[in-house]
Amino acid sequence: MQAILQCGRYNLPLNTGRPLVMGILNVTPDSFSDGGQFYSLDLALSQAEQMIAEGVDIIDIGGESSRPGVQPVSLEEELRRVMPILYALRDCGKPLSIDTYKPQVMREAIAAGADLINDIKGFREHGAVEAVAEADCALCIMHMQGDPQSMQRDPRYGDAVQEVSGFLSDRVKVLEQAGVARARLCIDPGFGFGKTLEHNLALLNNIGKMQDETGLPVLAGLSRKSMLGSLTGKPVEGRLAGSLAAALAATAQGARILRVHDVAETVDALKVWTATMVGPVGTKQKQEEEQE
Ligand code: PT1
Repeated sequence: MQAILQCGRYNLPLNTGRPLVMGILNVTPDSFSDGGQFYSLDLALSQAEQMIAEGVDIIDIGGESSRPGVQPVSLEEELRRVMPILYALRDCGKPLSIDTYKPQVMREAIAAGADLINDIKGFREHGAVEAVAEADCALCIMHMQGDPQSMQRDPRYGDAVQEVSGFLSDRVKVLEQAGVARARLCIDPGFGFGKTLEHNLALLNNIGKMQDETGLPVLAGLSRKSMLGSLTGKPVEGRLAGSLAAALAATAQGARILRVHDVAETVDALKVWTATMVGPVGTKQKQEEEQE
């Protein structure tokens, strides 16, 4: 595994024994036409400030929800939501990620200084590979079966782990052929994106294998997802404990980046985890460091 993720203005260490924490910054639609834009910008900025105080490593800005069943937003609306935040946070001292699958948003975000492009469609939209190839930002390639509107209707796989790994490897090849350095890449099985609980659990239990086979860092997004609701019976606002347990399960598998809503709680859980860790994560990463 590479020691560093090349992430725009930043080189992020991957083998510290503790995964990086990516904090989710959702840009909510304006509730009022008058002054509403300033209100939501203010809210997003104070949320970012709080995440930074809590120890976030990467801030992931998203202008379109990809929760199951949600309708897409237009290019213009997504840019209106995301770009002011990106400009306002540019000098906050933390790498900025943009959660988008739209090539035009990628281009504008990169021009404005985005450090990472996080694409739930794995750079499959027409023009997406070209939009990011020449830049120096990191890329997160995620797997999704279907699209957010319909993906949870009837997800099916022969072998979910095989198919997701195969898809991710194919996208890695395409990006590398377009000139993207491997040091810019991370991969993501896409928890909850066209997967049953069984598929999600199989993928979670194979993060380590996926990472070993590709040699690329895995990013895991499990925070507050419905798979945790299925396991605990809790609604989305009652899933903090489940989210922390899932984050640690992914950490035990060696995941290098965790995408989370609850930064302070996750950072605490990881501090305790790494301090007490004598098992495969710490051992494995130490061995890799010694080899470097
Ligand atoms: C993710 C992710 C993401 N998740 C990356 N980006 C979302 N790289 C947005 C549910 O089942 O995992 N990795 N960007 C949010 N999407 C979902 C999907 C939210 C499913 C909730 C569910 O509840």
